[in-house]
Amino acid sequence: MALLTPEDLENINRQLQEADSAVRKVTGLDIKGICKDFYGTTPCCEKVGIVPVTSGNGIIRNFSASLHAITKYFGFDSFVTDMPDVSGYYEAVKNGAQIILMADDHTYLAHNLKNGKIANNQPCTGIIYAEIASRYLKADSKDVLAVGLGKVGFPGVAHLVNKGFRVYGYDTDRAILEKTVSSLGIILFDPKKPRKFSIIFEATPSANTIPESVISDNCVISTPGIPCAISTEIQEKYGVKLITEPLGIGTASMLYSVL
Ligand code: NAD
Ligand code: 2YH
Repeated sequence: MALLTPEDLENINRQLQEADSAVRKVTGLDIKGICKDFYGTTPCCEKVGIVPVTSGNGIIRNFSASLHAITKYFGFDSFVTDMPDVSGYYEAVKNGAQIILMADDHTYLAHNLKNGKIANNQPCTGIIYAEIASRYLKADSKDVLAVGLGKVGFPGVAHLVNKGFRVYGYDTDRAILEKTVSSLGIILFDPKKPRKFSIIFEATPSANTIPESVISDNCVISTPGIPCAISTEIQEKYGVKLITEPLGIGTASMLYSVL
């Protein structure tokens, strides 16, 4: 399980602003606009309680503060509890939280206590990055290359298939690749027989996962994967429109999905 680091979350407001601007250029809508359109929900007055969790590897410096900044960025009234864990949960509810955000080493959830809806970060992240990729205004076809078919990648690919995209999938884990090909009916991508794509969706914990041979000029690479799938040099060489950000886009997707 890849854990976020405090360094990933540095300057989260700037990272969010840059991601928002990239999403707008690619789709014509900002992150809020995509979430609103996709989930059909709009925040009104929901108060979000952010509960630090000490279990496992413990508190990640900047994590709760980043969630506070992200929720504010998207217009939610939010607060971080003074206490962690069960005491923090109690404090959040007592202080009027309608939505709880909390994460341990395995699960990051949003739970709306009023309507009972609950969201998990991994599928919500995969789906929203796939949705952004699917809205590329200058895409040359409905072909998408998807690299990384795990807990984030699989739901993203399933979403693209449901939207009628022709997905070419690749994962270094042969068993995962074959399972996804058979369960979702996608096309197995063979890196030894490369071709160019104008839409690429990536969700791996590895760097340099997208070979130059598949990158077309001005393509979109929508990737929640940390570290980033391509280098700055490759991005500049091909004019890649890169959608990447460590926590905020996925959190927006979770919040809008539980409204
Ligand atoms: P996972 O372990 O469930 O899946 C990752 C998949 O990538 C695995 O199937 C693995 O075999 C595959 N993979 C690894 N290296 C590869 C390579 N070089 N080429 C092709 N496939 C490769 O992990 P996950 O939970 O799906 O998370 C994926 C990434 O997304 C992680 O880096 C995680 O930290 C990140 N993530 C980011 C956000 C965000 O908001 N940006 C949210 C959740 C997860
Ligand atoms: O980063 C994580 C895990 N990778 C789960 C998220 C799923 N994408 N968890 C964050 C842990 C936060 C910590 N417990 C805290 O500071 O509260």
